[in-house]
Amino acid sequence: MARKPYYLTEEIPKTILVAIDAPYNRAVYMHSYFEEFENLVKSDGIPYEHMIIIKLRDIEPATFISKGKLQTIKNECEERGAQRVIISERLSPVQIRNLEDFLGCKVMDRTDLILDIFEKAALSSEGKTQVAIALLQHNKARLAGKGIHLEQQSGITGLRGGPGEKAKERERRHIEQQILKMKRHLETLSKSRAVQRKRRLDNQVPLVCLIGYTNAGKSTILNALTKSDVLAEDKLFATLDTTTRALSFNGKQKGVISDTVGFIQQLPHHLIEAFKSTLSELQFADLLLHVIDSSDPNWQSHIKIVHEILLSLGVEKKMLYVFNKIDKVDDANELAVQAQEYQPHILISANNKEGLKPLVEYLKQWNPSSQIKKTTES
Ligand SMILES: Nc1nc2c(ncn2[C@@H]2O[C@H](COP(=O)(O)OP(=O)(O)OP(=O)(O)O)[C@@H](O)[C@H]2O)c(=O)[nH]1
Ligand SMILES: [Mg+2]
Repeated sequence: MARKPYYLTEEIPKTILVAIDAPYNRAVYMHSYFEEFENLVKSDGIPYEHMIIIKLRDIEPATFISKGKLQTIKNECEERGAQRVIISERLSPVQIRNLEDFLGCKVMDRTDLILDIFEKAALSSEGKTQVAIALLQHNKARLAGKGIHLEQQSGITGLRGGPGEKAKERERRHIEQQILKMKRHLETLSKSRAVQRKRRLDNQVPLVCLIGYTNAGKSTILNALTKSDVLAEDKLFATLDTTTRALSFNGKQKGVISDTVGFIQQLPHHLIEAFKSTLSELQFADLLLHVIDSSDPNWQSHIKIVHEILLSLGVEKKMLYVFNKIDKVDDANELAVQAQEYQPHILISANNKEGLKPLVEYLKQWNPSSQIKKTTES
């Protein structure tokens, strides 16, 4: 069952954000984590009334949030007439259902939010198909939490194997068939990429891949290095589609360079799974440029998150740490010291020609066959 994007519904529901400082969160600077959450909501184009910040000592299995804090959220919703709550964390289908019942309004979690952004940002046929697969997988998982509603629809409650269960089973099978269809389509699409890759490998054209946390400046770097105009904006997940361009210096081609989808903490599993076919291209890279927004106070935890995602994809490659946006860093000396831990690295500012120089020089001198320290450890 296809989800209806919010912008196709007649009215945008009044929305309240709930930003949670959860015990598992490794961000050192929570204000920056909350800002990232607000940016996700803005990137999804959702206007909101208010943001509540709560700190949790434990996760409540049934509702994620403890009773007392839930009551505070409920009061806020009632006072502001909110019809929707967006939670900064990843919740289980049952937790979402329980929260909706308690709060009496629609609940969207981190996964819903990120999937929504991806759904709008996908442009290519491959990107769209990958997002569609992730959405279908997500809907399938959500069916578990929807049990009661389907039972109610059929007028019978609590009977195992009753009409509600059958409706759920029918829906599940329908979703599985659609997933299978989409996956076949994706296979056809990735074949053309395999042909291009073979041609590149046959001709021994080196591949450089830009990777990193979302909004780090990957597309800005690709544009500056190749004089392209890939969409680069202050928005999370501006890029979903892989763009590959020739990388040339002084009229001589050095190789090709690819832009990839950005990463984020708690990226929905279904998305990583669905994007595996595009991300598998990283396996064939000769060099990864790991782009870091050094002006974000949480840049160290962002590096860890990128390492973890690469590990989960089985990607272990030569990597250059590219500390970007140094023009926005308050204490450049401190950054230079902290960056020593990440080798090899360079410090750049991609938004001006002078600032980009260290990267240009590095790539000019780069010898694809030489060894650079392999690093994906945290
Ligand atoms: N101040 C400053 N801003 C920069 C620099 N590099 C990029 N930006 C800005 O950072 C924002 C994000 O840049 P993008 O290039 O879109 O980032 P990205 O890594 O491709 O992001 P996603 O595609 O969303 O993962 C844009 O508004 C850029 O103009 C820099 O060196 N300094
Ligand atoms: Mg981008």
